[in-house]
Amino acid sequence: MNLPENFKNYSDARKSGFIKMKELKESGKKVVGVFCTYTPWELVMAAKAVPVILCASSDEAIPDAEKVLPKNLCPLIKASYGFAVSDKCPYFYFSDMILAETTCDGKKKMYEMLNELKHTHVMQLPPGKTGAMALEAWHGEMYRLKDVLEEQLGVEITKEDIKEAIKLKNRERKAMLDFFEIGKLKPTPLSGYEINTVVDSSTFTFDIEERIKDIEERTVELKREYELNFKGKPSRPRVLITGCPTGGVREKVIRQIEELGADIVGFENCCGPREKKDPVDESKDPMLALAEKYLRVNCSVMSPNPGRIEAMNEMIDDYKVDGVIEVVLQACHTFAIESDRVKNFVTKEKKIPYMCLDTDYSQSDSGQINTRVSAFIEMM
Ligand code: BJ8
Repeated sequence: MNLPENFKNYSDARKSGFIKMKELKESGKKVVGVFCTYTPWELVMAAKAVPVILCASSDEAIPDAEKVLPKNLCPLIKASYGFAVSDKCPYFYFSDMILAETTCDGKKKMYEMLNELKHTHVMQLPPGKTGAMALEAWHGEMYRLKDVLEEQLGVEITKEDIKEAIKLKNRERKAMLDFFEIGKLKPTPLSGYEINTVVDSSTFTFDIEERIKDIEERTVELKREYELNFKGKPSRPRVLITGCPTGGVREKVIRQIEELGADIVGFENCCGPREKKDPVDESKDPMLALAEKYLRVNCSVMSPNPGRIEAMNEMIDDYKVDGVIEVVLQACHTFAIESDRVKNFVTKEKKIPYMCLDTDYSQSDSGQINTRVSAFIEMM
């Protein structure tokens, strides 16, 4: 049982996804382009549309974005806009509408510009989870989104459709979580590079049942691999990645850390179990359950954001972590500011080494990262 070819390499998966997407469109399917972990996929699925994560993980289209956006902006935001405006993202091209949220300032202002290219519905995410009105407002946003999807896609979304989508998405979460938790094995048979690749490339398998099956098969295979070739062997230093999403620095940072001699065993960012270990409550009213679930996402755009430290605490223990590397993308103020708290927690309370890499999507700091990561691995 091998991991499907499209899981192995992000750019191959992205390319083979184009063809599948074209076929889906020709068969009459509606497509909704999405970006963020706050996006309630279940409502898109309940509208019988295909949610697709839009391209934003390379510097290829950043020059196109910089014609209108400031250079000193997060590369993820520039890449998202650059791929769309330059028509280099076929998924943007195929999307019937875009669904986004008011997360960080840069993203929400960029979405105004994206709306000039294609209808972009922006959900108004509350700035914190604890305010008296936060849940009420976000619950209202779920209803507003339902109305927009019905109008834009010409469908009716029933309560049963939403419940069914919740069940399916929860099954996918469980499959992904079991896969991520292979990283708890010591030594781990699963590379961080593979985790990071699977998270992104599996989304190009648009049939969720097929995606679940592929991931479950890979998990079984990795468990077998551990029993046969890893169990009882010495472990390399075990690293937890935190901070901004790492899809755009997969080669420069993730691959390099492992080539230099450490194992990335887990991701406490949006490329890991962050939202997978928190399913939607199937026993509640589905719209309220969706609002509650997506408001619980631990992201630095929330103020305050104590859940992130709690999740990190658990992951450091459960994944037997020897050191934490935080990746902060250029000009990401929310993660950059939280990094001091993360550093204090990791070094003073967990008493393990911490390093922060401030980087972007270019290759210009590759040598410097190599030097710093090598020294960090020596410390673990
Ligand atoms: S839930 S991490 S996917 S917002 S890195 S664009 S915050 S300036 S990506 Fe994110 Fe959703 Fe949060 Fe996850 Fe802004 Fe920072 Fe750039 Fe960011």
